[in-house]
Amino acid sequence: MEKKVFLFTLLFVLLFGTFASAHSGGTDSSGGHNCSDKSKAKGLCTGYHYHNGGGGSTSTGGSTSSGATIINSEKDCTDFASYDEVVAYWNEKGYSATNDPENLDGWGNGVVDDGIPCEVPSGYDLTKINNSPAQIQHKQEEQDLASGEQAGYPNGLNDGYQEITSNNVASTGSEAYKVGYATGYNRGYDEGKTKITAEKTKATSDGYALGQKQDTIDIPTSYINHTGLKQSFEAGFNKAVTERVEVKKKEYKELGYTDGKKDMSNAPKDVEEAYVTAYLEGYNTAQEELKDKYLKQGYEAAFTILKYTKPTIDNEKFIGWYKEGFESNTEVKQIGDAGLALGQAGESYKLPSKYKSGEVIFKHFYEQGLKEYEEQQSDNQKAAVGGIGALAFVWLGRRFYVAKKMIG
Ligand SMILES: [Ca+2]
Ligand SMILES: [Ca+2]
Repeated sequence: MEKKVFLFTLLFVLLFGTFASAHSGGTDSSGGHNCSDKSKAKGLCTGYHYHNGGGGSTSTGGSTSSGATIINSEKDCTDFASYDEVVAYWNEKGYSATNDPENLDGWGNGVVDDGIPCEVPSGYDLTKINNSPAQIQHKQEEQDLASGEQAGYPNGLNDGYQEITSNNVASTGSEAYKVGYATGYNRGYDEGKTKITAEKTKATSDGYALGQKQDTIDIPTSYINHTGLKQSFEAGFNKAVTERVEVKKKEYKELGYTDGKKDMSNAPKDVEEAYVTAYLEGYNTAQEELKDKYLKQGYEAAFTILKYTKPTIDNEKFIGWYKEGFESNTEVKQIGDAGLALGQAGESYKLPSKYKSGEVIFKHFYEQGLKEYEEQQSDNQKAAVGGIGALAFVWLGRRFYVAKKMIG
């Protein structure tokens, strides 16, 4: 049993001894040593250095009257397993270039250095190190950024709301302040724009509602001092008024159309000019339609009757249009000429399809032409035969033909 306890104690002592010297790799008689490759890789040291604030002197190290060494609480760079641990310790203690009692910054030389403890690995974020120039600058930038943003926001908000052209450039301050100003300004500008857009929508609908009720505009005080709001209200109002006017104009136009069809003009009185105009527009449209109708009737009639006959219409104006249409038909002249020519040539009767609508005319003139042809033939015969008797014979023959034609 005693043997086992002894072995355990020995093992413990050996292990403890290993732990105690693991971080420093052992020191020489001066209490210092060269930086190991491992420590160099970690960035903990570079060359020969001392531990426990050493440097050969024992004045800083605590000792008892018996000479037993007490583990010194003062740290050296090699006491840390990583640079993050160095920084954590440095920050916890609140050290700086001028407050460096453990000589972590000044490499044990006790001098004021750069505020960066031990050997910083390249690329390390120096802003993590409290009181380092990088952190001080970083904090200043953050502060400038924040104050810039704070200053830019209300200006942007106002400009966005007032619908002024966006200008997010700060004329003074650091670069960080300017960046912050632009950020704050843009945020404010967007908010202001959103706010005024919503208010303008409301102003438009308010104006529209008033315009539906009355013709006189009355802009609320809440809208009158903002150009955009005022214009929105006016636009809504005018839209409603225009819509009402359009509806009324349409009614007057329809009324005019009805009257125009009846050929009874009864234009409204004591109404706005626009409504009278609308009425007349409708009236004239109806009259134009009637005119077209009677002109066409007259024109068509010209194909079916040889001579104009007054139609049975109880309106002199309409009769006038009818007659105008009748007389405007020049096609019948062509048809008549074609029929006459066919007859004069002594050809047999044949109505060309293009003259179908004017068959009456064509036939009439054909017969006239044929009569002329036959008379011509007769004259020729008479000239050839000579004498009164032959002439009388032909004349009788002609009479016979005409009589027969009339019966037929
Ligand atoms: Ca030290
Ligand atoms: Ca330093």
